[in-house]
Amino acid sequence: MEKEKEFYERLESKGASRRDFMKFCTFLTATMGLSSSFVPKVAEVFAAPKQRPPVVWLHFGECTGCSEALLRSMYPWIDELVLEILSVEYHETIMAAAGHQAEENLHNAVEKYAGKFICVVEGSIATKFNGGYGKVAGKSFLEIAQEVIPKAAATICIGSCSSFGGIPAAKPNPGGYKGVGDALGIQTLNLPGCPPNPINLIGTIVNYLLLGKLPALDDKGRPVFAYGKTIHDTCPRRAHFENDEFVEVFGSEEAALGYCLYKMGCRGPETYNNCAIAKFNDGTSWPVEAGHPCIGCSEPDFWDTMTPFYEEL
Ligand code: FSX
Ligand code: SF4
Ligand code: F3S
Repeated sequence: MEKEKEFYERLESKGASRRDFMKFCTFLTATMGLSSSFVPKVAEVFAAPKQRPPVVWLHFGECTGCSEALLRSMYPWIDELVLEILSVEYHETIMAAAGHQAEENLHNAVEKYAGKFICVVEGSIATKFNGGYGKVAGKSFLEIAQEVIPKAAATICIGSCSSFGGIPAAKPNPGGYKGVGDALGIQTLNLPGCPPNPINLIGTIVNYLLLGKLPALDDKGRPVFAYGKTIHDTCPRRAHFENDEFVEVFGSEEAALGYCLYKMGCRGPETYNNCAIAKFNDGTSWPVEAGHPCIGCSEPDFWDTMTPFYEEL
């Protein structure tokens, strides 16, 4: 109880009321596909954590948009909430250490928590030329991944790059960039999207802490709760699609009326993600709601298979 009281006081000091927090937990529980009876249990995971699993967060070939998405764009206190339930031992974007000290931190965390830590990976891995297209501290991404990932209790690939190769793996891909699973020949849990929605990472971790296991995955390693349906299945413009009401020019009357973006190149019918439900930026909006076609950013090889963008395929 004391712990919980302190938690709510800390939250209050960050400008978030208990009500805001419960609203967030209700939203998270629904996103995870759990019934509302789980809301108090989900709240407890944050307010009275029983364990704080150590996390080693690796960065390979990417733009850091995935970390940015988590740290900036949701509820202003979400980053602190994540730090309440996780013990982030190594994260290149947010840690204070640099140079040799950072390297030492990584090495120490991996040894100390071997078999216990969650490895979150952002970015893809260069595999050609002995991994020469991507290095940190003189070691190739491939070497780092081979050293760290087999020691993790679970590996979560955040973003399309670590999941499937993403933009670094786009043709002609001279460095031989691959997703982590492909590069290492292992099965990873994948949260694709460029960037992915941070709520799906939080849902995955809360699922792990609450139920003691990772969520159910589809054949591409994606949690079914988030990637079980296509954008098209859940799109609020779907009725317009069925009625043959399409936008054909940006800025037109049809665009203002919120007609379907299929003829503007929308890849919603081929893209599995929960953007329409989870939305971005604290539930504010998402690409199609903002009038932009879905470009299929969470599908494997989207940069090659979904282009040219803005053209009906
Ligand atoms: Fe990739 Fe993430 Fe796109 Fe960027 O790190 S999924 S390029 S949003 O940042 O990996
Ligand atoms: Fe489907 Fe895209 Fe049209 Fe929505 S805007 S109904 S996702 S084609
Ligand atoms: Fe990406 Fe399409 Fe969602 S472009 S962010 S999967 S709407």
